[in-house]
Amino acid sequence: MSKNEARFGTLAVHAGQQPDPTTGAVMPPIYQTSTYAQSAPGEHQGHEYARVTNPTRDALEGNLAALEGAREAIAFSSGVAATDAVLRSLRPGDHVVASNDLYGGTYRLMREVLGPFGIQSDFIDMADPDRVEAVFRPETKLLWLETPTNPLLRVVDIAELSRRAKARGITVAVDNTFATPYLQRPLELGADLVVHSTTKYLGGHSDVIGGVVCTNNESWNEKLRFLIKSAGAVPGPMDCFLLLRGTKTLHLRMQRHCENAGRIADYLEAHPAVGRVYYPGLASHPGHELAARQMSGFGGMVSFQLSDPSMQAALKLLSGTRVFLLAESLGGVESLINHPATMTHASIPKDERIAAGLEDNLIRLSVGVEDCDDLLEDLEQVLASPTRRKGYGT
Ligand code: P1T
Repeated sequence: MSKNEARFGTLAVHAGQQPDPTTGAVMPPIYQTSTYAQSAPGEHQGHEYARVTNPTRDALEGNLAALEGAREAIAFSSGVAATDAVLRSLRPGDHVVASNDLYGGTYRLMREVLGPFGIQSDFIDMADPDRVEAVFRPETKLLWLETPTNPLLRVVDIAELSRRAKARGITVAVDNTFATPYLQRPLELGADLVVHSTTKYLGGHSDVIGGVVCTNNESWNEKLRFLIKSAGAVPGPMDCFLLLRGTKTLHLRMQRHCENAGRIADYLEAHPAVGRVYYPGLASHPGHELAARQMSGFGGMVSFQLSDPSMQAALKLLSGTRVFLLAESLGGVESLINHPATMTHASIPKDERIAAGLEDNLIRLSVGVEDCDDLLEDLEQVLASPTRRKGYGT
């Protein structure tokens, strides 16, 4: 059996990596070099200049491609750099259809950075595939899906929307950051491109920023490799090394993230101070059945609103937790709490944000891998009487 036919956990640990041929080092070395010696112009051992290739990056790309079941993975210096590379394939007049619930930075990139270059984008609710299809125009070149969405955890039907988009020659890209390839494999469902912020679950330890695009399509592979060489959003070798260390435990961490998040969602749903809970694993979630079909677990992200509709009540709670750290980002081993309206999604104009259902009192949890009873006790103390942050252990 070749390593690429192995199961997920084995691929996570081994894919893309060989013991170093010169020393036997089990981990790929951090090739901290910007350039490579040539014996004559153009004669080299496979690498010329580190903006183009680096062996540590090659190992990471081999690993990520195997996890997504892709032929190719192109690693970038951040998730937004990976998104930007996909969007740069568009030309003035082209049109993108994206979800109206998505990472605020993706919205900002599409609207504020690419909009002035003539790229048009529509942000819509993706729950009904007929509604999505109604927005397609002859100029539509890209369908951008995020599922589950950030931060409302809506579930989008990748297979159905890919089928409809591809019938019109529209490229389908799925931001798989929230689900990870352990829980969801968009290429197998018909998507052309899978994008990740590897900063999140793939890295898993809140110590690196990175991104990746995975594809089976050779012309996209060539296009993206040309772009990264020409525009330069490459990850450094140390970052690639840290990401490779992270992916080795992805399957283990995701199991615990899912287990903890499921318990927390159940707890919040039963709590009298909580108004609404968003978690695809809850039977009450409108996308629950689709999530159960499309994913092999429901993930580690939970959002909720208090019964008290005021933003003040939410802000008070956000600064009262002791184990959950108030911070942007997600997907690390530590639990985080976030206020999308003023933090991760502040770049979306308020009227559009509210129309999309992202209200001022929404709270987002990135549930970590700590002992769940400690997380539940933390929520219990803060829901009982939101207080000022004291720090864990005080
Ligand atoms: O931060 P960066 O690695 O550039 O990734 C951007 C990005 C892309 N896609 C999704 C779904 C994301 O959630 C993000 C980044 N998100 C946060 C920082 C956040 O707290 O939601």
